[in-house]
Amino acid sequence: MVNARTKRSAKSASAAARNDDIGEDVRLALYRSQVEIRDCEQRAYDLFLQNLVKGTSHLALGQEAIAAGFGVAMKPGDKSFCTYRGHHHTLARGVSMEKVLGELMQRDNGLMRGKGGSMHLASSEHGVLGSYAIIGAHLPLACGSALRAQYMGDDDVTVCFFGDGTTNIGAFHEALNFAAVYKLPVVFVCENNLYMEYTPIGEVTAVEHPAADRAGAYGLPSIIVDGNDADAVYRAAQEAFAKARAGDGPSLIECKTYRHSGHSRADPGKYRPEGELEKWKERDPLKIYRQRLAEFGVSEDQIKAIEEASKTKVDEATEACKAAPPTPEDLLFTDVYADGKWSWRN
Ligand SMILES: Cc1ncc(C[n+]2csc(CCOP(=O)(O)OP(=O)(O)O)c2C)c(N)n1
Ligand SMILES: [Mg+2]
Repeated sequence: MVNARTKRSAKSASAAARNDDIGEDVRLALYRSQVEIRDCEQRAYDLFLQNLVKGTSHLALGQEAIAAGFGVAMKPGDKSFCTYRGHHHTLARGVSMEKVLGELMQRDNGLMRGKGGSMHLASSEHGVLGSYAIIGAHLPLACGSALRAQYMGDDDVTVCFFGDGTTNIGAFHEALNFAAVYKLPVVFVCENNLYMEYTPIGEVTAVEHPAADRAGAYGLPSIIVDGNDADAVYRAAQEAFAKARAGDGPSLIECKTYRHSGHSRADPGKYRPEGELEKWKERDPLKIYRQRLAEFGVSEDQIKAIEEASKTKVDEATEACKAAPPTPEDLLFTDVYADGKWSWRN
């Protein structure tokens, strides 16, 4: 028997479907990507508590929709640059959980065979052109990547992710100006999570919107997106990519979001005002998207299948990493400048 409630939701689902500019396949991909990032980041934290993740790491719990929105919109061949907070961007480009977790655990099966660690994920095969721990360092590099595409006549787009704190660094402004002057096919994405390490961005910035309010200085439109809504991010990405591929130059997109954990694994985030985290958790990107799928008529079984598949993936990846050997010692002395002699200086 169909009750009034079911009737109402079926009606709104079909109305929503009629207005759908994104489509079910993309929506499922957006949810899958967000769930996988959440599970892998949560597992990274659990492994840290078990002392199986060495070195520091910076999680992106709460910021999944930005990586998923851009990751799903990017095509193979597009390039991406990210910061030390870059597990989510790397996973969103299709790098496996095993490669990411293996790297964090300093295992031979890791993306860099365990030699780089959490802050140095790169995979040219996936277009992931590195993670950079020096704030702002990668924005000029992203310009270089885009200049290469423009020069060669290739139609790939370069996406450069960075935080709100990065907008107060000189390299941000130099890169924006250069990209605008040369009309480069690059998309700058500011993940405004309201904090630098422990400092609220608002306390040290002359404008309210650290990226968007500076866009006009480079002749670019001011774009602010709800970074917890994967659809909004995906739409903004599509628009910026179309502009870049048409030869109409760069975009600067500010995505408003919030990180659920502290700055790094050692930070409990106690400097945040009481209730702030809870308020943002009500707008958890996964919660928003789960509800969105239901509104568009995706069944609870379909949603659960995505969630269960992700749990299986992360469990299998964890077991593979635990069983993998550590980074072989001789690898420590390959691909480094210093060989103990002076030859590299000549
Ligand atoms: C040039 C430089 N200055 C300072 C630091 C130390 N530092 C590491 S993370 C960070 C905060 C960056 O904040 P934001 O850009 O908002 O990124 P988020 O950590 O929020 O993702 C700072 C100042 C650094 N890595 N590089
Ligand atoms: Mg920040």
